[in-house]
Amino acid sequence: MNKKLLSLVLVAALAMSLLAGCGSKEEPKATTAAAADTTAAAADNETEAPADTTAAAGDETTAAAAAGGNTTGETIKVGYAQVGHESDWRTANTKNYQDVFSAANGYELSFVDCDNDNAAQLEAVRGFIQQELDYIVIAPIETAGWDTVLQEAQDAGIPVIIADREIDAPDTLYDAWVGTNTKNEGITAANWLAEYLDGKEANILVIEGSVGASATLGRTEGFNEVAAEHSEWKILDSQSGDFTQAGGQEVMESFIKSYEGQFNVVVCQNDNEAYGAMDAMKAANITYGVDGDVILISYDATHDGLQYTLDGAINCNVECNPIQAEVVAGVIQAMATGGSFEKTTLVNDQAFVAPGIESEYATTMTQEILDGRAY
Ligand code: GYE
Repeated sequence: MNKKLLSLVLVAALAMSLLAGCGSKEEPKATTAAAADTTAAAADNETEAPADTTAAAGDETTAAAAAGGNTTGETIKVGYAQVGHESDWRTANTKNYQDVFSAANGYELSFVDCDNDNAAQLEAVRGFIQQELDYIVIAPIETAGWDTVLQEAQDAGIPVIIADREIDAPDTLYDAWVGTNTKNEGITAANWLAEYLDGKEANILVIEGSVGASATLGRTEGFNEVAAEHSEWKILDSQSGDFTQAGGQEVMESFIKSYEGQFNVVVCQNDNEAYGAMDAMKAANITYGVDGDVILISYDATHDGLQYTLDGAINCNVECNPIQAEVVAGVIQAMATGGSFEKTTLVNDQAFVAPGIESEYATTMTQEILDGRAY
């Protein structure tokens, strides 16, 4: 192996271990199983989501910064317009940004929690433009409404990175995108359900995420695409729980009033909603999970969500990796030093199922996996 090739391999390995391990040295072997990888599932499905360029890097500049460090010798000012604080996923994502874009790493981070308010988020971005920050990172609350403010950032000469969620705007209006493929997450959840039910009927209730968020739209579209192939499945209802525990509980309570005794599957589009739904079902004496009457599917695979999966209360939990700041820092470093970077970088994730379930689409949970999680 020549030197250049060897360094590329090492760099890719570093980037992958940072992404996959999220700082953990004990990432379970199973996480590398292709079948359990929602990205691998993408290969079979046409999606609009950006192609997987995770190991992206493949070049020295990106990888050097993947560790988080600013190598330019000058403090880089970064604005992050964060969605809000609606979920454990969001908390992990915020912490990740604060850790990576720290003063010690050579950054000055202007962090704005937009409290799930679209107008506040536009205002935050305009504030970053006025402050003449060096880079703007946006986790867009909704897909729509971005053209004008992105044009303003471009006119001001400030590079913009869209992170976590997707937007509905021409890609000439931003410089890079880093996030997860939520449509594939939906496809994985439904593929798992089909495998688990093996032809049995499904009467499904869906607690969706926030209205207009790409994570909601993607998970819904992916799941529905597979559901359409199953005439034995019926989606009884689908309502937004706003990605919160309170929202999940409220929607589940109203579902129980309308559909008690009629459903055997509940899909929650994030873990916090699942906690709320579990509380509502418990209060109504409805059993769920591997030993229950209702199959419970969740997304995010945050620490507590995986604990519930390990306990058998959640049957299947499709991961969405919140650890994205290293990749964003890598892109910023490449921009700052004239290095090359990928326009779109997909952060990998996978799916997990409760003990006792074997799946082609997901990894069976173990204590070891939970102990190895960094968020
Ligand atoms: O699933 C949810 C959060 O945008 C992928 O937002 C993210 C979603 C995540 O509030 O928990």
